[in-house]
Amino acid sequence: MPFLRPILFTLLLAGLVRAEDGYRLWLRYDRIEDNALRSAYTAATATIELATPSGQDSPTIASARQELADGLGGLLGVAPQISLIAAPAPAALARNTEGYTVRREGNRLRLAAGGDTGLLYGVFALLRAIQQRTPVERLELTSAPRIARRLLNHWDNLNRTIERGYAGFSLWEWPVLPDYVSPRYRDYARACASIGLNGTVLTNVNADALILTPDWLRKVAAIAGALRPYGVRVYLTARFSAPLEIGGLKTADPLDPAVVAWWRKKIADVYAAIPDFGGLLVKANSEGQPGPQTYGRTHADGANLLAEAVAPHGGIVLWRAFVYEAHRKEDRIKQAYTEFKPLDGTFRDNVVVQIKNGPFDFQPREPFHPLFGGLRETSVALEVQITQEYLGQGSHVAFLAPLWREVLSADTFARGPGTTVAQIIEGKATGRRLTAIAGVANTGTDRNWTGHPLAQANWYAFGRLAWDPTLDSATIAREWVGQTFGPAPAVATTLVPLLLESHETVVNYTGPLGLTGIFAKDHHYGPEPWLAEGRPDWTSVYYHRADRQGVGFDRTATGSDALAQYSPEWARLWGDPATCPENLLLWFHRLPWDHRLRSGDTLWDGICRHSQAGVDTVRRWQREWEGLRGAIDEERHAHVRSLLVIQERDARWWRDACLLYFQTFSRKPLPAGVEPPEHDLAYYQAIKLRWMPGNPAGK
Ligand code: GCW
Repeated sequence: MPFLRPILFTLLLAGLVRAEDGYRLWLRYDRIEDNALRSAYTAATATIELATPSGQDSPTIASARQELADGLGGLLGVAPQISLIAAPAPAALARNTEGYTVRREGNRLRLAAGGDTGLLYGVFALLRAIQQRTPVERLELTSAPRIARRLLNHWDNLNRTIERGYAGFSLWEWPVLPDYVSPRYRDYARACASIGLNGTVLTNVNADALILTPDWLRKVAAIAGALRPYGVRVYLTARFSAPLEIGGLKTADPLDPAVVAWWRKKIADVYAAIPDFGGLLVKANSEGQPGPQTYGRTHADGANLLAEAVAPHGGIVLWRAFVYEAHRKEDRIKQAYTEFKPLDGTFRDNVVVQIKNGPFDFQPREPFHPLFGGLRETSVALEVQITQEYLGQGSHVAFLAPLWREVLSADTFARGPGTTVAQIIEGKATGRRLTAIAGVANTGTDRNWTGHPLAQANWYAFGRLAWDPTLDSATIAREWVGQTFGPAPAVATTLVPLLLESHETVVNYTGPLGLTGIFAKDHHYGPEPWLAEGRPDWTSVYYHRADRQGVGFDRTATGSDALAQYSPEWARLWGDPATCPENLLLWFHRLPWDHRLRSGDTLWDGICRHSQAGVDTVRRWQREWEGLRGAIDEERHAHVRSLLVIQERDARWWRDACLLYFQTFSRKPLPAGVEPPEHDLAYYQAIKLRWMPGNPAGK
């Protein structure tokens, strides 16, 4: 019956490539089909020794054992013999208790660490290696994290909406806590631990003081209890005006003795509820948030007040440098440096100043933040945004490892050539012991955690780079693809290059050649380069400054002189349009429309061609993704296919809206090869999206 054959074949395929809803993330432990390989791994992992200096069992060791049993059980279909022994920490780890070694010793496999969490990380590293089909003889692993505090920052509100969240509601089920502790917290902690994340700030930086009241602290304690066995510590955001709002005081002045006493008591209560509480994250005097300046005090006064309160308990304060004010005339992107540079050296040792990757706000492209080179006597942390506020939110593919690597590998020249941002935040260049990195989370209640199935890669990449900021993007992409979609080479061959070019592709249609800040008001989804109403530093025209003569923001000495906040090496390179990398051209320079680019194109033609290239690349991805049909389970394949339809449409929307708008100034035709827009400018200007996610206050 030949007509049955295709049906049988389809059934067979369906059996091999089973349905997936993405819940398991990269922690999929499906059976290894290759018999020879499976037997080799089975032999190598039949007897496993877990070695720590104490050799004592603990909840974290229990997590490690459980993961090993589940992982090897799934991948190999066997239950390994696991024993726990006492052995000194391996010398190779240089006393880093979060590091691990995996060694084959005779017919045993020994995982050793200087602490329980290190051991757990070793288990995940072993499973990762097997998931990627690493040859058995190469199951010898040694690694230790280079940054001490590797944190997610959740911008989650107490009503469970998420500021800039595109994957559903907050994971934290506040109304039913602490009585009901969702099993999902454990899965979240497993995912974090698998990539080495060891802390999480549960609440939005636009903070609600209520979280520090006793009833809410009990809820926080319940979450902390679920995360603890995976080495993930809980942090909270502190609203600077909390003494007024929940304390009944008349002031929150950081130098007022009653305020000092109030915070001491409050923090003692926090530690009574959560003994291993990590610390506080604070957004102060920025975008309407309260802060020490309200009382004529400095950011250092504010940070030190809280730092002294948490210090006796071993806590830290992460004080954000994302500050700017509407009334200031100074170029917005200069304000953080202006504010913080004079305070260098005045922060307590347990304060870390948390700095966004760029001086503006998580734009698809910005230069690195000048404060990384500017603060020499202060611990500084890097903050990146995993959630894609300005990068297509829940519907565009934008793999962010290349963007983060751009800033991590940037040379600040702060202590001579080679003083990269990575070396500064690792404390290597500064000798500072308190080191931290933070990523604004992209998780939510969506079944697959991140909304877009490929956005899981960004959570993964953040963890891996927090562990080792020198890892290259391609390695991370390969790891993630292998674990998330299985070992089929065709998948990696298509998907790894796609991921690697995705960030630049989004840059092409949202802000080529250094254009920034031309996003729709409030929700930031889609283009609105004509936005001119309201607070000037929240308009698009403030940033692109287009007119008949040209476009771009002059940040050289003839303009805002933001360049002066960087080392002379950068000021020289960026200061001349002839040497400035073209991807930052309009960030630093205001240039005529017929300025010649290195390609020979005029600036106008260059902008047009980049926008078109963005559209073309997304179309190519659509074809490439079609080619993976059958190699990827139908559920995730269909989901991504639909999202690529949106991304292609949005890329055209960006191209057409922006080119039509800028054309009113350039008055030049579209160059050959750039498709004419479908509609007129008025059509695009009339688009008003409502009730967008991630914008809880908006309508
Ligand atoms: O990226 C911007 C966002 C705000 C956010 C702010 C910040 C939490 O648009 O929603 O507020 O930055 O980082 O504080």
